[in-house]
Amino acid sequence: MDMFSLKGKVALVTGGAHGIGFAIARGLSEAGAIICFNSSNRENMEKGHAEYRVRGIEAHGYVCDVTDETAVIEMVKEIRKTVGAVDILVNNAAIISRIPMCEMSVEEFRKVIDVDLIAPFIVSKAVIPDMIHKGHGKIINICSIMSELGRETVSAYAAAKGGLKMLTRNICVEYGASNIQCNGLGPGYIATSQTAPLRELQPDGTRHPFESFIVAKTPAGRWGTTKDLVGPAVFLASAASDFVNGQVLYVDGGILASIGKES
Ligand code: NAP
Ligand code: GCO
Repeated sequence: MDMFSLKGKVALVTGGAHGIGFAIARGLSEAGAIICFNSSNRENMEKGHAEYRVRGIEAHGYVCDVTDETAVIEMVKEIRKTVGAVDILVNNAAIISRIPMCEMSVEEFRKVIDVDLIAPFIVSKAVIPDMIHKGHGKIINICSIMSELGRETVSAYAAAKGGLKMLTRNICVEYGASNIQCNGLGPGYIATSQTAPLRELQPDGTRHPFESFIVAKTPAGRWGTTKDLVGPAVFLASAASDFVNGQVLYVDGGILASIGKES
């Protein structure tokens, strides 16, 4: 099963200080990868670095706003110099704003697009030349079931994640011949800080109606956990997926396959 080994590979996980990025980075580390991650602020980066360390992972942390191309180029250069050229990129960093579209300002819409779509372009563009030089590379774009479905109040996020699916396909088309595999990983609803507002207990102590809605709509009958994403991420980062390119692997408990059950 060496095909799943990431021994000696340098992985960069954007937004890897916590949440899904942190879980994926831990999994890549357990498969042998050397972990680099960034956060938009020093406090979170240091907290994340400490969390990796207590788990026996000597991760390399960087403070870098993924929307700032100059900062990203500097970070990639620093990683190349001190750790090694990036073999595996996980474009994980993202934000969401839940605002009805006609109440959303252009600036709010643009900010989500900047982080969730333009930043994966920026970071991918920064690492692809080294991947071409090395003769191999893996790019995993963290998409979403919103790459396929709309939902009220998440117009900017869904537009970004839909675009990220197509950016994934385009990187595949442009760089597949350089032995670069670019695939999407599409989580369903996962219990993290990003979805915490959708799972808050109600004042009367009952579950948030949206949380119950997702449980009912998901064939697995539960919300996902970050652990559910680790195996699929290791697969897409490893030689096991060398002939998989331009795909989005949905890890959603079956929700995309379901029209929903009659209540
Ligand atoms: P999260 O806990 O909010 O993590 C998002 C990360 O992105 C944070 O660590 C944040 O880091 C980083 N980030 C945001 N803006 C940044 C910027 N400008 N520069 C650098 N880092 C930035 O969310 P999550 O739930 O783990 O989501 C991770 C990924 O999975 C996202 O792409 C999200 O869209 C996707 N996803 C999540 C779910 C879900 O149900 N949770 C489902 C499908 C897809 P700092 O705050 O430390 O800067
Ligand atoms: C929302 C949620 C979703 C999840 C995820 C689903 O408000 O609908 O935040 O967007 O984050 O993207 O796959």
